[in-house]
Amino acid sequence: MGSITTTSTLPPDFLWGFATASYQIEGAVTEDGRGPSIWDTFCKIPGKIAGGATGDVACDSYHRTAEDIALLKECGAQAYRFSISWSRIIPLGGRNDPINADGLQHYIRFVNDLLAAGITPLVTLFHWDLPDELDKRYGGLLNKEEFVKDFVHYAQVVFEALAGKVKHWITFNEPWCSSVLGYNVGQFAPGRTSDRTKSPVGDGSRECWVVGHNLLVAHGAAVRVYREEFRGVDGEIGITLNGDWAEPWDPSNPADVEASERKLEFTIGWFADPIYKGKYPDSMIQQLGDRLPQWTEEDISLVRGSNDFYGMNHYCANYIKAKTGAPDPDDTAGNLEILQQNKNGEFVGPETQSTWLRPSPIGFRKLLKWLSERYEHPKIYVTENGTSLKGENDLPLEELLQDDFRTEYFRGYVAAMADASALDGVNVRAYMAWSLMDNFEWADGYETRFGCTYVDYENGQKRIPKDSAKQLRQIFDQYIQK
Ligand code: GBH
Repeated sequence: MGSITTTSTLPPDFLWGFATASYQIEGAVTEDGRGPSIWDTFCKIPGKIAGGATGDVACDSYHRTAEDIALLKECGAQAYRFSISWSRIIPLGGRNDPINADGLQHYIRFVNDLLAAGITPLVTLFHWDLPDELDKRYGGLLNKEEFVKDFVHYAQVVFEALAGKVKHWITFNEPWCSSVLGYNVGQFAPGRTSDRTKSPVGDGSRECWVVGHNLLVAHGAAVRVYREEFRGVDGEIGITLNGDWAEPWDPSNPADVEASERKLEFTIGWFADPIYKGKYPDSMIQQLGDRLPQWTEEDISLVRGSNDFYGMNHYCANYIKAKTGAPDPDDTAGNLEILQQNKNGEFVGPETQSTWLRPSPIGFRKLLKWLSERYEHPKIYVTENGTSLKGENDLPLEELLQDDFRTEYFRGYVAAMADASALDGVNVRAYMAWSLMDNFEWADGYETRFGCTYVDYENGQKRIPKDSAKQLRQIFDQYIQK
């Protein structure tokens, strides 16, 4: 399994489209009764977001659903993955708090319009934008008793409204990011960390593991409700996990080979092992001891077997070098270094605008195979894949629209996925490009663009498809069997 072939194909019913997330595109943060989320609050803290940006307007998608659907049609997309803003549906978030009919109506209308346009919706219930009140009321994701009940209630309200129309559900997007970036690094909302220069509160050695555990239980509990009350004949539900490929820094050093495996266990196995194997990875138990919560019978019975599909967000690869000596108490990676160059000084891929992202299509193929083998060949939906471009934001519009680097990224990654499907026995059935359009890139604000469509933030959020938006359709045309 080395290079990428040109003969592999994808199955005829393969579903492709684009992905976005509520806080990154919607704007209209105080409209029609929406309550604030932890991201509204986090963005107001000086120094947290590049350029002092917020999601107040973003792509203004709340007011432009018709335009976005037209854009999807124009790009030839078969599917659209978007997320629902919890605080539009239940502004205060809790199970005894009022439900906002206007917020619910917005998404019902949107789904109806997508279906009328022949586009299959994939709905994410939670893409990091927790209602702020729940964080203030009881510590949000840290509070298992309250959070699980409130999430299940919110999920129920949404299922009730949409389950007949939406057949593909994602409970949580990237719980690793909510846990580690939100409660250990402090780079994402709510910004808790042990680093007192960044936050007056937080314990990065413990809280992230508690939050990860609570998210898993909430996922399992929502899945149970969906399966018992809403699934119907053909509905399905799963969780979406981030995970980048890990290649040893020195492949001849067994410690680096082991560390690479451990990196995958600490990022992916943390969540996928309980779901597919009913326990946390041994490497995590060994390093974290009693800081990793224990599974009760009741909780693990909710979590085990709770994925109808594996939602895979994937962007890049890294070189992994084992650390020597005892792990730092705040370490979340597995006592290893995450590097972009190997022992010979070779970069894993070319530079992009995102410091963490260097493309490696072959890493995608390898990770698909790793997932498939470790979790007994689950159905995999790639729920995000894409890239930023070094310096894109500074280019004159004409050059920016000719985003060949992004097209080549997609070409390489889709080819690698087709090889995984045709040659490695990986059951991958869907692919959503990140992203439909440039949007609020979290702590990186608007300076980093991930869109296949350019958004002109200075001129009324006008959308102009880049070349990659057109090319992606050709690429899937080439690979999907007729
Ligand atoms: C996704 O996050 C998000 O779902 C999406 O909202 C976002 O806009 C998009 O990607 C682009 O950033 O090697 O251990 O340091 C992906 C975010 C980036 C996940 C960096 C973890 C580093 C892991 N990720 N990454 S590590």
